Amino acid sequence: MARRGPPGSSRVAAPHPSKEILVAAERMLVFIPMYNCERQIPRVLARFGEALQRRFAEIIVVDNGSRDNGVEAAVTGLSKLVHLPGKVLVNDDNYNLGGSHKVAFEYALAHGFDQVVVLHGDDQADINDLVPHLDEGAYRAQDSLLGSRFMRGSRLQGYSHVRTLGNHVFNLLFSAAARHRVHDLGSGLNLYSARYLEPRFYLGFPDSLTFNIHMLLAGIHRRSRFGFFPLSWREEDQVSNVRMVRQSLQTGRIALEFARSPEAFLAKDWSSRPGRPYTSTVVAQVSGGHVDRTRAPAFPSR
Ligand SMILES: Nc1nc2c(ncn2[C@@H]2O[C@H](COP(=O)(O)OP(=O)(O)OP(=O)(O)O)[C@@H](O)[C@H]2O)c(=O)[nH]1
Ligand SMILES: [Mg+2]
Repeated sequence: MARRGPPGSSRVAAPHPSKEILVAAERMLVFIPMYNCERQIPRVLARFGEALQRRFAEIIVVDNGSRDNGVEAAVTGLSKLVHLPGKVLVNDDNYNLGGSHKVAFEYALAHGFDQVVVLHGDDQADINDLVPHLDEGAYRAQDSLLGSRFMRGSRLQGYSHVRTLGNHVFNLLFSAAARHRVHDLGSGLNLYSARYLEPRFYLGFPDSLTFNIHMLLAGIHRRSRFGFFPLSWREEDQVSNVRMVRQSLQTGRIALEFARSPEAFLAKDWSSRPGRPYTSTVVAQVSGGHVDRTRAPAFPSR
């Protein structure tokens, strides 16, 4: 599909546009990265009530090599969202969480979406926490809106005190390193504008779970317009893939390396497949409850 004009241009140019017209004109994509979330993905999708389904143009679940039955669970969950077309994508290789973001961002750019909402597939965040910010509309003037588990108004359920404390310490460390107040290094609910992603500055960022930290630091260094918003965050039956000690050491090193030279840090290629594409295959398309299993590349290769 051809890329539309600059996101928002027609909307801004319209004489006396009403709020309804503005909402209807933009196309917002929901991207759900998924890895072994068979138990959680039905709940994640069930949180999309009818009004919320109607707000979005499309929802994609991007599976990265799950070893459970998550793909089928996602198809079933999507088929219940009769007001929101959806697709399940399966990555053609193991790209990890960061690589799945690269897939979804490319999908959004290739198909002319205006914004991408990232919602983790393990049901720790709740998409409904975004609703007041969509209603308010300030995101239209921003490059990204980042969910925070650790700011005033955030509600943590079942998240250990040790990890909460560790996150506060890291938030302070990164605030100092980046000279900008940081409220979360990367949560499971964020919104990015497609126009901001268009230069694809993120392609060299790590494919691992630290991808979000690089996005945040790049956002600060590029003087992008962004803000944090408070989340509710659950820890119930999720299996964390974060190895605490290793990830903490790695995170500390990132802060130091960025503080030493932000330019060198951001210019370095951290990806695990430099120069190689991040391709993905659509394995199911779901619309109005109907499931089509025709397989197709998720977007043309560049
Ligand atoms: N680890 C991992 N997660 C992936 C991958 N692809 C998608 N994800 C999803 O990315 C999310 C992040 O993984 P988690 O292990 O929960 O990490 P986290 O939420 O940052 O940290 P926790 O606080 O430990 O939950 C989950 O919803 C996964 O389902 C992948 O290849 N590897
Ligand atoms: Mg998680």
